[in-house]
Amino acid sequence: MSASARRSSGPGLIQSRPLDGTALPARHSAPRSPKRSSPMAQTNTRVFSGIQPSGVPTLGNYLGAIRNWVPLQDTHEAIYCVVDLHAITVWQDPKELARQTREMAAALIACGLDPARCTLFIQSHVHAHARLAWIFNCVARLGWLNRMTQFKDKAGKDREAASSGLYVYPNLMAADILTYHATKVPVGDDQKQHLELANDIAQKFNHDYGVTFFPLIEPLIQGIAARVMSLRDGTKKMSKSDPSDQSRINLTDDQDAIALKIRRAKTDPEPLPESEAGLEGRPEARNLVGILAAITGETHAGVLRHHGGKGFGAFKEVLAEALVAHLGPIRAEMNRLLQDPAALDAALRQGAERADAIATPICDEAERLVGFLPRK
Ligand code: AQP
Repeated sequence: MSASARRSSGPGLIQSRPLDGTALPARHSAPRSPKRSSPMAQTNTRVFSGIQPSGVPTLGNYLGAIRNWVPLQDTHEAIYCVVDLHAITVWQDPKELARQTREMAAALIACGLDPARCTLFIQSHVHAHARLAWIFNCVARLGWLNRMTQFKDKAGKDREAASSGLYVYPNLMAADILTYHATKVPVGDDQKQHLELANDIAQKFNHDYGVTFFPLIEPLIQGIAARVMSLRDGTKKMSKSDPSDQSRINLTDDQDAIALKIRRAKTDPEPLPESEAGLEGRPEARNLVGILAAITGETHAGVLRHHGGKGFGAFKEVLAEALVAHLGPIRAEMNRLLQDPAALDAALRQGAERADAIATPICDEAERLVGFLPRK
């Protein structure tokens, strides 16, 4: 291992859980090689997360993920990226992808990520992600990928027509995190299954190569809005690629668009209940109450104490007003940042250089463990 690798992964790291073959689930069947200790098998307080530039960031992305990334900049070594490699697992128009990538970066900064306090970059600018993903394609088992619900949801009925990238998406996600030896991953509730798979991959790699190289990952699923649901269907998550724009609040929506979408949001005919138990079996009501709670920093019970008994007409007005007040400054800041794309690109390039200095030595070491000859 190079001195730079030791430097970049050393001081911030805490001790990882011992990873030995005995802890592996029965489905890991690869041969064990003699145990070698790796100097990089330490743990750390590094957090990593990413977001796809597959559309305009939504209120779901914001409440379930981005907003929770902000305070971690002050307590952890925080690494965040716009994951364009993930985005092309479904078709993206090239011009739109480039525009959306910049827009997503601007949104992250407008939401409170500070390129001086965190490492913020574009995934494709750091090649270690793709290099390690290939190794993980050869570590992960087909049976594991077959269980991934996101693939089933996104591929839909015509699975034969889905890209192979969509199928191995979780392997790239494991590489994103593990090429930084990050141990904490702030995500929305929908990503939990992928993180479990990343841990299976890390353990199998360690087991197969007889090392304790990759640490275990812990999801950080925070807040009462870990899963924000569609405004058109309270049983479906709000998603930036949902064909209906009415199903979501985009961070670029203006006051009128927010008010209209909330006014049109699906509800049931009953007034709001007085207590949380009354939300049982009312997914749309629960979702709107949850959104107001998340925006105002209250609990579901707190929101219902104020608004229980009201009809949805009155409640939706309050909700729209709160959303406009909260999201308006973010939208304004995004617009300001997008007026100077050169400055934005320069900040992202600097972020990529910092990310590369951490990721490349770890990826180099993974390749050495696998048996690849070094380039130099
Ligand atoms: N509805 C949601 N509620 C809470 N959190 C959510 N996240 C996404 N939707 C919700 C969280 O946002 C982060 C970034 O997500 P992503 O862009 O990497 O992919 P995704 O989960 O597939 O999000 P989308 O918006 O549904 O994108 P598309 O439409 O492209 O698939 C993640 O931490 C995710 O949990």
